[in-house]
Amino acid sequence: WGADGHRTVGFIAMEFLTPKTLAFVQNSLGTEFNRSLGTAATWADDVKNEQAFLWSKNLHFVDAEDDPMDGSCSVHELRDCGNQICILAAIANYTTRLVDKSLPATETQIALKFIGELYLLRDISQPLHVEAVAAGGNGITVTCAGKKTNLHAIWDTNMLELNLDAQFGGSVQSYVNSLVSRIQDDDFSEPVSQWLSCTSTTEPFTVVDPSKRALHTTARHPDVARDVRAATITPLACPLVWARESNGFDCTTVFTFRNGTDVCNTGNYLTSAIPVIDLQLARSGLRLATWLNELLDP
Ligand code: DCM
Ligand code: DCM
Ligand code: DCM
Ligand code: ZN
Repeated sequence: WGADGHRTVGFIAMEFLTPKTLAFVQNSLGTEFNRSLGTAATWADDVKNEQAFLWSKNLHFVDAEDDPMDGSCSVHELRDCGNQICILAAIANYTTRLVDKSLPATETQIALKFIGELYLLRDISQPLHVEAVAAGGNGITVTCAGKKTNLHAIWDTNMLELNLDAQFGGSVQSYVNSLVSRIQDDDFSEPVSQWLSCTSTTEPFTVVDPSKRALHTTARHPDVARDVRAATITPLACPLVWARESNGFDCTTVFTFRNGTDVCNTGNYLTSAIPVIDLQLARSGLRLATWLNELLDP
């Protein structure tokens, strides 16, 4: 997601933290981030192009090697994240590190920034962050509201901005208020209770066929950085559930655009995309809050 998508998820999450988690998060964010997950929302994207954090760039997505243009969507833990440099392993890694009492405070802080305050639980709800085709749609040129851009960018940013302008006076806060009310009123295409059917921060993903591991021999980058240096990360069950849910929208919605049309003008594409964006941002906010509550206020 772009900056406003991340802010939206962060502000929604703030509404669902328990008092203890809220205190922890506010204290750890401090005044630099106005003590809010909403205003801290761009840290991970801001640092990913800094030299010291270059290694984190590929942790924002998983390249699912499926075939959404032929209606076949899937995410496989080992096929798609075999080298453990992807958002699935990163969520597992930083979730574990956040509550690892043997780590120094500076590392806990970084883990909290990645897992909690920041991007991982937010980006996994963007369907094109769970898709390999054309680097998550970055290589697919589309025209949106007269602007030549790419499929990834319109899902990260442009369609949300158009909706903010058309429906919410350009205000992220109004949009957040609307989504929070809709969560409270259970006013989405899928019941809110089902969004939280997977919440365990420790339940591992289990390998059905261990021999499949042999397919994944990608060498680790030699300096794959401190945080992913562990021999293996134990993948978690829930991130894969969320990833499959996002990836499903690649088949039902994302890749249904018609070539040569303006996908954001009057046609059905934008109209079918907006409810998906609303649902995914709302779900992501509630899940982020729930995950942090489980970790910080068990
Ligand atoms: N991205 C993705 N999948 C890829 C490559 C990139 O989801 N295989 C995302 C990361 C950024 C956006 O696309 O949100 C633009 O990436 P970059 O800045 O690397 O061009
Ligand atoms: N590699 C990896 N994870 C990364 C970057 C690279 O597993 N984040 C792998 C891909 C290659 C090897 O490391 O097999 C060397 O990569 P490079 O050509 O980027 O040095
Ligand atoms: N990368 C990584 N971990 C590293 C080194 C690189 O995740 N230790 C990522 C950052 C880049 C990609 O792999 O997006 C290519 O890396 P490089 O610039 O080293 O070829
Ligand atoms: Zn993106």
